[in-house]
Amino acid sequence: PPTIYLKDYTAPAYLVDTVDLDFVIATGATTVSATLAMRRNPAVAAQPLVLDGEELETLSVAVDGEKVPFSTTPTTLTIADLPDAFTLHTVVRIDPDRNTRLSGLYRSKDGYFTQCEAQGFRRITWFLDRPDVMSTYTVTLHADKATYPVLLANGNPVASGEEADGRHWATWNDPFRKPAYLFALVAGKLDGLFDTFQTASGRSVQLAIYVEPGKLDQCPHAMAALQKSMKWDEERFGLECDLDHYMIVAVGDFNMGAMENKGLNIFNTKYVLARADVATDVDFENIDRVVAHEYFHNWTGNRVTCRDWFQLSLKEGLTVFRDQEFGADLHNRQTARIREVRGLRAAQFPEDAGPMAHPIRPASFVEINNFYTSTVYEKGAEVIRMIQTLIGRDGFRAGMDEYFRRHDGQAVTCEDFVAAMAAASGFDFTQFMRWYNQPGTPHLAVDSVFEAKTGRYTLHIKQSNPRASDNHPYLIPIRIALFDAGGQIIAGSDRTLLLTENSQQFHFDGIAAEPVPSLLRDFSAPVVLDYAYTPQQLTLLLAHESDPFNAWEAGQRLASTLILDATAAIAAGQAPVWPASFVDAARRLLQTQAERGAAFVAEALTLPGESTLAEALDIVDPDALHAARNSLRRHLAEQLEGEFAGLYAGLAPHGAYTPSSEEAGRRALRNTCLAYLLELNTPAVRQLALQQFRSADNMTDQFAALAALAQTECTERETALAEFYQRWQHEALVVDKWLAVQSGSRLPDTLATVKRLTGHPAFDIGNPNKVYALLRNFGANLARFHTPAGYAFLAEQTQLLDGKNPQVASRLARCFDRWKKFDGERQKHARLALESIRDHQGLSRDVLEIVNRALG
Ligand code: DPP
Ligand code: ZN
Repeated sequence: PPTIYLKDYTAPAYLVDTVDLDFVIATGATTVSATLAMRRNPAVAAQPLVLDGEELETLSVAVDGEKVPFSTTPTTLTIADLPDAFTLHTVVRIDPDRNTRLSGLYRSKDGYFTQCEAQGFRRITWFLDRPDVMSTYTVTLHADKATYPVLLANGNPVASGEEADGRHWATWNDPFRKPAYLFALVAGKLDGLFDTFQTASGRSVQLAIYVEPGKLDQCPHAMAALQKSMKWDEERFGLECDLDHYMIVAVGDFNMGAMENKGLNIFNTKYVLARADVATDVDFENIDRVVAHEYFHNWTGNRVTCRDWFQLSLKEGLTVFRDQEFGADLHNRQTARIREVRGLRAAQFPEDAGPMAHPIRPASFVEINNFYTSTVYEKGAEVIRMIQTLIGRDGFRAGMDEYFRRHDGQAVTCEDFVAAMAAASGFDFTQFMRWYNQPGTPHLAVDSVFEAKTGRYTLHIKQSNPRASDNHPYLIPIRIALFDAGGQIIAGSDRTLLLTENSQQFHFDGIAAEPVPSLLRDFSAPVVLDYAYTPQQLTLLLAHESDPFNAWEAGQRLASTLILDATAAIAAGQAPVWPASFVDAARRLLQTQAERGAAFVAEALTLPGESTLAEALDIVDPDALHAARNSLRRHLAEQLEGEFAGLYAGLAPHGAYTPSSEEAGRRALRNTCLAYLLELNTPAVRQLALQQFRSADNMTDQFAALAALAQTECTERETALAEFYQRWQHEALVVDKWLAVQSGSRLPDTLATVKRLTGHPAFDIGNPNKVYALLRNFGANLARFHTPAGYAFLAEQTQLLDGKNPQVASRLARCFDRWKKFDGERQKHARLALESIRDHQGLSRDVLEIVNRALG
């Protein structure tokens, strides 16, 4: 398959002003008639019209009402000798009932749904399927009325009526010009929750959330989230909703999280449905953020869209940053930042160090769907955050205003965005653009020198990025503060250093005694920072740093060093040693939870994850790493049993469940205590966990008990798993949790369990959520996946899935990304597995790109 390059971008040869679509939906086939008002792009040399299409059965093609000669390939339709302006009329037949890719128009349980980003619209009709072609759309749907009572498309309802044979129709018009990837329609049997939002200027927006029948009581949280995000965007960015109707439709079969189609978002049910007994605190918070994310796209993505798909981070990095900020304001800013960085290190850093490393704005791709990555999204958001750090919150707001003043209604590039930020702030972003153009995580090596005589403290910072194409330096904002021995910030030392050279010194004068530097506060740049901290220095920062991120970071550094040392010891046949000072630091954390907040303490007591730790090793021995991390958990449990038990009792719920972030923090810490206690694996603790599992009035506590038990070999585990399935087998999203706790389990027979579950009625390889819960979650299970049998199993499943849904198969194939970090024997088997995928007959270009990169 061909590689597509950013440098080859050319403007479209034709433009489409208006699009009229007529869908006749029927079982077995849908007929799509398209009428496009087109004209030649005067800025581009005359050439034939080449339209995109995929799996379309072409029934007719006419220009200005006359049949014309045309030629087709499986993916193009070409017409030569066209006038400067004309009307193109095509009729195609498609088969949504057999569309297992879930791209384009497809069938799900309760009706028909669309997903057009990035290139799904071409699976619906012949079109110039690229984001810089923007048109206004009028859409008519015809379908059986009893089976599909709800007919929706983007924009505003225009007219509707009845037809013969119990059918009905509806016409929608979207007044906003939009690229085809934002097109959507729905025809289904759905229940709706309705409300309104009054905008700052007094307009009323009609809100609707549509879900499968019987699930309306799981919608109020998403509705509230939508209203909160609308308000927040007015207050923080002065952005008002421009629509009369804003609809969200939830569907159980969906490749991604959600999609921001103009006025008609389509969501994975996972990010809509919530009720205290079926959704956890984390689910509630994720729903807030995803609802906000898709709403925020209405400005950052829809009103101003991407010129081409290389610019994906223009809308995604910016919109993730916006949803992060919304989540931080709504919930708990401290722990929000900690979780963002934990996620970045677990997924984006490994991606940036592996075969799929790419800049947040890639220079080339084979399949764009492979670039909806944590680099484009989460590192992209970090890059936006750095822009705000460099020019301040007010400067950033002025830059956003300028961006919309310049580009509203346009399809633009990342340069356009940064230029608006530069114009509004006066800051020179020339050097900063490196963040958009280079793959890899920069590493900072920091040394310090203190001269007692002169009172001068010097930080010497070196930067490097071996993955980059050259060794030019990045512009990196580094927030720092210096702490004295008493744990106070030395006055005036709190500042943002701008690192612009490969090697640079920063001086601090008037320092009385050697300070403890707190570097990269609030994680001010997405880098790996090395400084030879002593355990005493880290303990001081953990106890006293007022920036919660860096306090947490100090604890993570302490734990990482201990676990990595123990990993080496275990691999050499020795027993790990755990210093008393670490236990003491953990004890102090538990004692200060009232002041520091339960949510923070829960984060601070959570050890770095295995995939994050693995990145620090040259050759990963997953068994030794796993044993080391578990050993530290057990050691903490033994040493702090009384504290954990006391806190567990002390944090008992004092009333019915409420989802407030305060209460969520208490639950998080209490459940962290329970999981530590379960490391002791005593009958009493197992009973305690089973009792919490059975008596909890909410999914957070019930699931936490189940998840902890799932890591422990005992009969209570089997009892809880059986009872959980029995109770929740009809709630698809809860069944996903049941699959995930089993595929993520550290028990030695996990692979056998996962294999068995692929044949369980709860599993369906055609449903992306099920694949993610059972198979991809297994691929993230470091100790259990990285075995010859684990590799062979996921290779087999990837091939099986590829025939149905290449996008999801390709995400599964990413589990192999880090295979070269393991020992020679494992590598041999991983290579065989990857080669077996590569050589599979008819492999999709999605999976081929991933596997070729992995083997390459
Ligand atoms: N554009 C979607 C989102 O990130 C993904 N398909 O919101
Ligand atoms: Zn997005």
